[in-house]
Amino acid sequence: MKRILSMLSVVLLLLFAAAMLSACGEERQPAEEATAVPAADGDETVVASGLPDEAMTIASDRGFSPDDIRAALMTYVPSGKLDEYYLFSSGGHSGNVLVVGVPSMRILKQIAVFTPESWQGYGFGSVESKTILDAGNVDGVEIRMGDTHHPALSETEGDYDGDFLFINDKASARVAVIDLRDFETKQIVKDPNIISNHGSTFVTPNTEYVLQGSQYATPLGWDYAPISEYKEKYRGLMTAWKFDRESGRIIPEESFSIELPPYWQDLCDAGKLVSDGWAFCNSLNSEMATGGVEQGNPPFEAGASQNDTDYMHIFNIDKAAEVAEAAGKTEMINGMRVIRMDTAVEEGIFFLAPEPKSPHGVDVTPDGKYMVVAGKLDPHVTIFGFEKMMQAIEDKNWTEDAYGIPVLDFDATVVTQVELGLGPLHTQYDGDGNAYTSLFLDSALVKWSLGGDDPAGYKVLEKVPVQYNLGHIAAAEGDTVSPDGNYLVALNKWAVDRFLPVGPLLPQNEQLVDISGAGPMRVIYDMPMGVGEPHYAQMIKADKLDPWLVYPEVGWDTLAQAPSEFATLPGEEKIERDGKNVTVFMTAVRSHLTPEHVEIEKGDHVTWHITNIETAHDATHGFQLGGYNISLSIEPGETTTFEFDAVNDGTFAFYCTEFCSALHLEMMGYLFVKPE
Ligand code: RUQ
Ligand code: CUA
Repeated sequence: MKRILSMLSVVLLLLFAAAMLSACGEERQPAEEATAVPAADGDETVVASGLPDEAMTIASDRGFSPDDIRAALMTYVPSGKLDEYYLFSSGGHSGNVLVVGVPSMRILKQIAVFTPESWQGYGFGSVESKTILDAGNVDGVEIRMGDTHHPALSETEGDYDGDFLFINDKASARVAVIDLRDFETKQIVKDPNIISNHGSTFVTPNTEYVLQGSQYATPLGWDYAPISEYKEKYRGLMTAWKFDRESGRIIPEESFSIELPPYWQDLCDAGKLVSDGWAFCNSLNSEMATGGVEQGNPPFEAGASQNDTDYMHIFNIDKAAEVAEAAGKTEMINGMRVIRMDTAVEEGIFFLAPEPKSPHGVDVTPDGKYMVVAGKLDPHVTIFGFEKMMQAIEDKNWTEDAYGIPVLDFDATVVTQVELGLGPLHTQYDGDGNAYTSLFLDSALVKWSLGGDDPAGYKVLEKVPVQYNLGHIAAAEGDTVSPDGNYLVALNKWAVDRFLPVGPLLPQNEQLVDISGAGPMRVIYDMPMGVGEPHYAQMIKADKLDPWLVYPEVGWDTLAQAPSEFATLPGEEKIERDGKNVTVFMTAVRSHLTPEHVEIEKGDHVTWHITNIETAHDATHGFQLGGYNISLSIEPGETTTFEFDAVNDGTFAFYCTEFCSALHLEMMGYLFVKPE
């Protein structure tokens, strides 16, 4: 990074000097003298003859300021060169995840998660994707939408390891697992006892658990109960989904939940290092407001904001995991082990602490010692000390809430409060002891120093405006035990005037901010995201990932990540009939699908396996069967299966959808469905 910056500053100086010269109407320097810049590998000098003149002309024709030129140089990644980081961004209520390269901010891929996506053949006939999506159905209702909020990369010792990505669906309280070997969704789990989550997903430092806090309280299992029974029946949950790395799956049977009061739990974070084994969540409705403005009650936004404080929830997850294993300490509710509230209190696994009202983010510092709670309606962040919390617990320095849950003394747990600006929401960190917090109302990013136990050490350092209404921020590895600094992405809620108008629904704006410390923080790129609303993102060093280029074997089952029992090799293609059941074994290779003729009868049930027998990088074949809503993407080596009922007779054309060779248009075949 430093080398790139010093190179940048040389180029900038030159460009800037040349700009000044030409602005003063003086003679420009000869190009050859002005353009000696060190090559990227540092051991050679490249003379880019003629470049500055041309670059200068372009910059002045396009009206670039020196800052614009700097930003362009920092973010441009030449064709064929690769980005430094992957950004995994929530795609919000498009129900998917976007993968973006940093610093170029080029969109690399959209990963279909909760929502069908026909390019990837996700949710259009393939049995693999149907299996995944159906596991997220709710009581027999097919759910094909999602509201993704917080992606979480798997961690080893508190650092991203690049193996898996998790993301929540707030709308239906679900969590998905994405395997980063092939960047595909492998599993969706549905919490059987809550209907919305938010403080999710957050992983424990070795990804033993994927944590999920609920949002809007409902009776457990979202059974019917009138709102008049809110205090008695409505509840929240903290669910610890057990993750098994070996199989790459969440194991619901080994997962558990902790019953919570009906304060709307908001964001959560897992402890790390000293606070490893603990987790923290905010909440925003300690008033237990129940709305009903149409009946003359205060509306939710007023009812839920009356108290000066809400409750931070503090969990001893390690202890809870032990309790979940102990006989008779949990109750099985809808197939999930639930630690009831009184047990959680008795066992010392659940505490509260007052926090300024309606907070939003709670973000544990890289050393695991402090929990930074952003105020939302308060210009401060409140810094809780983990050791202080532990001391308060040991001293039983608490009062009790309406449910008998210990509420730790505020002064005994808080180190200090730092005034940052209006509407602080979320905090990230760099490796130099600094924190960065989004200011929603100020539309700004603020950088401040962490002071440890010394309140005087917390100082606001600088602010940079962003466009506009900043929500989450994602600094490079900025929520791990060893943040990188360098870059930060601002995930703004509004874009307004940043892009060409595209009608009333605007793209979302992810802005790249230079936080390298080489000068003030600066916005250096605007990336319009064609889907919304991106809530959180995580940025990981690119070399931590090692994705497959092709599947390990020809005939690969991408759900099991193992050889498929339906793998079809050349010469093994066939069509089998067993009564009304027809099974097709097909191969795909440049440039034919074998067999080319498939003849069935109306009323048949068809199971169709296709193996892409290619081993060449990027030799993907697509498969679409119009009229039957079938769309697949078959990557090199993959065996996929789709099923359908032949409800209509006729003559159908199926074809490959990827322009895979000069004879791609010929890569087709006919499905003949004979009338009964
Ligand atoms: S949210 S803008 Cu994480 Cu769902 Cu804060
Ligand atoms: Cu295969 Cu086109």
